[in-house]
Amino acid sequence: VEASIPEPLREAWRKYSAHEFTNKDEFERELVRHIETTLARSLYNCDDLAAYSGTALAFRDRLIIEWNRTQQRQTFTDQKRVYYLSLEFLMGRALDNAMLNVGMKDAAREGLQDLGFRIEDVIGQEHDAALGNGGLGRLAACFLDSLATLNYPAWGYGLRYRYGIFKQEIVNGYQMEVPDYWLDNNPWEFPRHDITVDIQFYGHVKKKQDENGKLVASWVEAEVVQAVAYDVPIPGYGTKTTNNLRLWSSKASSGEFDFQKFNAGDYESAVADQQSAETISAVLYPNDNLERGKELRLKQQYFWCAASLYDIVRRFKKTKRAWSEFPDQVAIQLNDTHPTLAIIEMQRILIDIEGLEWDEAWTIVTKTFGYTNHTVLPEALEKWSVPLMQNLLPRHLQIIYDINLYFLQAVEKQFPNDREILSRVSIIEESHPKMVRMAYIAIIGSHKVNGVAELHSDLLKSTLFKDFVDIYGVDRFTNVTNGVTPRRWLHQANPALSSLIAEKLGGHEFLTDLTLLDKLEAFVDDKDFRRQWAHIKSDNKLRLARLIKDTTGYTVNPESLFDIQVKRIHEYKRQQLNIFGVIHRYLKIKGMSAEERKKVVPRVSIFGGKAAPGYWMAKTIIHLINKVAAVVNNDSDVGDLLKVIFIEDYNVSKAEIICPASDISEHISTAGTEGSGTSNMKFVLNGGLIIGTCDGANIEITREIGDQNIFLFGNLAEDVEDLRHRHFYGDFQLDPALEKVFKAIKDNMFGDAGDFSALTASIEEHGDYYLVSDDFHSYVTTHEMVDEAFLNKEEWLAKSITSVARMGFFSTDRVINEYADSIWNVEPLAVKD
Ligand code: BZD
Repeated sequence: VEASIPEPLREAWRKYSAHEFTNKDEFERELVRHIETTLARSLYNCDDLAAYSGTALAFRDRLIIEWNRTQQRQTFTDQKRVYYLSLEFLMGRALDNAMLNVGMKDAAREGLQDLGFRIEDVIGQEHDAALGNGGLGRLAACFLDSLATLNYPAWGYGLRYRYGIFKQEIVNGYQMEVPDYWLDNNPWEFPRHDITVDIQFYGHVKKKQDENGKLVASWVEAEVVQAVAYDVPIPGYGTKTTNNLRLWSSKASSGEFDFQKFNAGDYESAVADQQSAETISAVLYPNDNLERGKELRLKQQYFWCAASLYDIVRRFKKTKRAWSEFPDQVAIQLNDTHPTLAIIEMQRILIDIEGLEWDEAWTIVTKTFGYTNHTVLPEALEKWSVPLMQNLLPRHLQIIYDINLYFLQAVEKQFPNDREILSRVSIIEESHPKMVRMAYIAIIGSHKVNGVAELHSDLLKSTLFKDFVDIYGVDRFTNVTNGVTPRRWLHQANPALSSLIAEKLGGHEFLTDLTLLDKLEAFVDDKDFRRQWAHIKSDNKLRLARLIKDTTGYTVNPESLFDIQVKRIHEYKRQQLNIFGVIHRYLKIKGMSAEERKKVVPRVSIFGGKAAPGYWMAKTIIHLINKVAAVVNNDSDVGDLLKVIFIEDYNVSKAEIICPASDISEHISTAGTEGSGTSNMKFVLNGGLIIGTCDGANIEITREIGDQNIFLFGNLAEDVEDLRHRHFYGDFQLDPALEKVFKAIKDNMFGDAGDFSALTASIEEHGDYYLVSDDFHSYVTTHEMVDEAFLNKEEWLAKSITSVARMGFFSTDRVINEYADSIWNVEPLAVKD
């Protein structure tokens, strides 16, 4: 039933309709009102946390007013919408972003000051929303910002985890994981207890006759869990559009089932059922680029896909359109294979519930979905065991088998004399147990498949998905190179640089058209401008030095070259290469005369990142970094010439302090392994130079900024297979400089060598899969070039400015427009005031 105020009474409603505050005084009034009433505090007991809550509530009111208007507008114009399905949204803090996006940060600063608060302290109270692992989750968050900023009618759908990514503590050099319970007093979500969906699991399939005598499948005697919607408003920058992120939380269904138990006096088991239902959305899986095939993970995936699709279909059905129009109204993008079950669920809804014929339904499905792949690493490709799926989702498995049957029949027709291709492309891998290959479903069920950087998309076409290119033609496969939102990663993280650029370009328009940065090149030789540029970098380094002091106790000299590698810890990202390079540098310094030491460029090597709790080798790398830090930082012989820092609990808000503070940052994955990388873009956008391999988006960054402005090293992707092959057959020589590094480790220079033997053995004895030794020489000599370049301050500044000026391509605004044009076919919605 539509609950709507009848027309003659709407006048009264409109008269009292909520209004947003528009200046400092109105903000203060709202702030005090919230503190006194919503929070029940007073001027006698208002600390920074209460000031944060009050400020957040005041801004939340603003957002929700715009959110309401945006949703009404979108419903009214009824044009095509985009739904971005992602198991991860790594949002970080919301308050600073909301202030800047609605353009009221100055008013808030002054208002807070009037009441005795510093805005930085207030902003600093917020707990990060950390519902993601790394790049994939952060990309989804940047996409939401751009979708709203560009006025696209778009919703994100995800899971409302009770625990986000764990907090990392370093104890005696080891990573410890602490739960991240983040939901208490979160002002940014709106529970929608009226928006619920019953989700089925287990049970079995019955064939029944419908009223026309047709046999239809029906999923019966399933367990039911309830999905409850929680909405998070997503404000665009400089626009009234405020989109929605809908996160589903799991709850025991309040169906008959429970009542029966209650009535039978089985209270305990009813409560246990409730807890087991709530487990579904309890915790984010902390693995990045690894799938372990756990049943609960599959439950999460289906729970979220089914709830989201039910919601999308419900919205579509209100328009009373024919089903054939569904793809003209709805585009659904799959962030990796995690939401692949949405394809199956859509087909199930259409054939089992809505009564469409198979072919008609499948045409609608494939026109609706697009699939983004983020990795070629084999251990990250999702596969689910057939018995597991049979048990949990019996009807879906049948549909998967049917899709596979029709698909293989078509392939057989197309390649009549090729038996091999059928087993290669089959959705079902004929192993023991049989496995469902999710990426293949995603390809077969989508009209477009994209990679996230040029090299990555090319590799998909030439290796992993080659057969599918032969089957469907190359047009189904495309590239959309990643980006970052310049609002968070320049304007918010680096306000001083944003102001300086605005001063030179005559306004902040570059924040919504990043290509305007190219106008900065005209100022490269301007002495005054260079001084200001250098000054801002120094200040940002000081800010990071303070964070380092506060969190590690180490004092670093901000004049040193800041060399930063922050990202998830993974062998393919090669933090081990970096720390071996640091040890090499340390040994070199130790062997120098006093005279030689005077020529050394002082350096701070900064690391940060989480290891998946079960990823032993990654944890060993963290341990080694911390042990090296303990030795190097306490060696008075070395002093400021070298410092090693591991920043605990790297997250989005720390990244906002770290990215503007680099002189150089490291993006040094084995060529061909990193999909794109996005922190490379954040660092360059903030005036840092980078050292990197020819991998992921490094290649396109080089193309844009010029190869004189980046330090590239190492083997190329095309050589990797051959090198691995040769290692495998014993053709392997440990690099001599690396051998010395290993010797130092084995001589217990950094504590018990046994702690690190797996790490050195993986290189010396087990084939050096990530080519650390092969790239070591090139890596070390390239770092010598970095030192050399850093000595020439003016040249360095010119490189920094020129690079920023040429980064216009890497905005997620460009990325979203590409998806909109080439995959979604959606238009922005014009917004009037
Ligand atoms: O996605 C990352 C890639 O490794 C990066 O190269 C790329 O830039 C970004 C964005 O496209 N992938 C991930 O972050 N992947 C995960 O976090 C992940 C999480 C769960 C399961 C599998 C992978």
